[in-house]
Amino acid sequence: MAHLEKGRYPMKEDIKSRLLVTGGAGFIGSNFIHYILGEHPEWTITNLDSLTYAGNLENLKDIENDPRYKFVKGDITNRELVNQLVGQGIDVIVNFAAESHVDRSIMDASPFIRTNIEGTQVLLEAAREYSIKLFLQVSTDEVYGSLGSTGKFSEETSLAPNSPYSACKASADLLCRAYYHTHGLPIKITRCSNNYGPYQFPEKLIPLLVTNALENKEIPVYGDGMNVRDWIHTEDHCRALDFVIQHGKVGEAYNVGSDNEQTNLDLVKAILDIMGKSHDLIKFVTDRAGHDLRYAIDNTKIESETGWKPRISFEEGLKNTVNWYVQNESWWRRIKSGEYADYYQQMYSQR
Ligand code: NAD
Ligand code: TDX
Repeated sequence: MAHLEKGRYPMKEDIKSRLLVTGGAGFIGSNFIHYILGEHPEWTITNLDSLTYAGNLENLKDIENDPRYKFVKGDITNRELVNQLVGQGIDVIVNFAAESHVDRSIMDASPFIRTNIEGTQVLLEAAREYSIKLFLQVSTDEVYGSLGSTGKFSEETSLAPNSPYSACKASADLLCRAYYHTHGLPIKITRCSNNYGPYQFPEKLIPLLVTNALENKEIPVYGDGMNVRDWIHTEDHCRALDFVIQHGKVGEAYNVGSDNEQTNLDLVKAILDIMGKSHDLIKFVTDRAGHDLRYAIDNTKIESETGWKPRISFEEGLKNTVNWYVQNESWWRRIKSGEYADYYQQMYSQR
């Protein structure tokens, strides 16, 4: 990245950065921790995660003894704990911690309000109290609501969230904006499209369908399968977050996407084809309430202001991802069989 313009933000690669990553035991957070430890030998990471059903320390097993990494089991709504951690010396907070599944937010929005809104506010207050250098809010394209059959989301698109999940994420974005304008807190926001890759909890479409297909179980497709998502490999997302930390402007939001729109039905068929499985596994089921029709990302701002571009083609990323779930059967079987809860209790109750 040496060729990129520096100085938009007073952080250079040779300066040691101490990161507080929240929600680092989840899908994207754990990929991000791996990415940063590999990319920045001088940086250190404290991972604060309450280990909800979606948090899994198995995702971080290979780096648990790395001296640059520390895990703390705890909740981002715990003001005392958050203040203590940030007060020990943190330069950058990267906030991944969230309830992240739209279907769960339809069943019960309460945990989404607590973690996604109240938790973000607790972190923002701590960031203010200890004058940290940067607060990065990891948000989502879903805050913009739904597109029709044309157009793309830019950072100027109005926020119009449609699900309790996206409404809570939009609320958090607005809190970040308010802390920047009111208190001068150095925040940045990223809004990424649908991620896929290793360690994704198998309640989300891609890992659900790959693991169901491996078990020759039905693949539930909501409605007519014509809803469109814009898919990005999580490693490209993690690189984008790194670029925004280093080269993005304070106070700004950046969309992140990979120019890769797919209807759900086409995506399901493509994965079944990669796996050599029959399309007969597809089962059309009742649609999601309030199901957003289409998401699509305009990447112009992040590309022109930070130099980031996605690198992983959908074809390559999808094959690698399918392969990862094939090769890591014990990882997803433990989760899907329900043994994961017992395993987690046993392994981490002594911490
Ligand atoms: P995930 O559900 O896999 O992981 C969430 C993590 O947060 C888990 O480890 C969980 O234990 C932790 N957590 C939840 N509540 C907590 C709390 N109160 N205190 C501390 N930790 C808590 O989610 P993900 O898919 O990795 O998403 C991470 C972030 O990225 C979220 O903020 C999400 O909104 C955002 N995002 C996700 C996608 C996507 O496609 N998955 C796309 C764009 C943005
Ligand atoms: O079984 C399924 N069948 C199905 O048709 C599931 C789980 C989903 N779907 C559809 C719903 C969506 O149109 O597939 C699409 C993708 O669904 P999810 O994987 O649940 O993702 P989505 O609702 O699009 O939200 C995701 O992307 C944005 C993440 O879960 C969010 O955290 C992120 O912000």
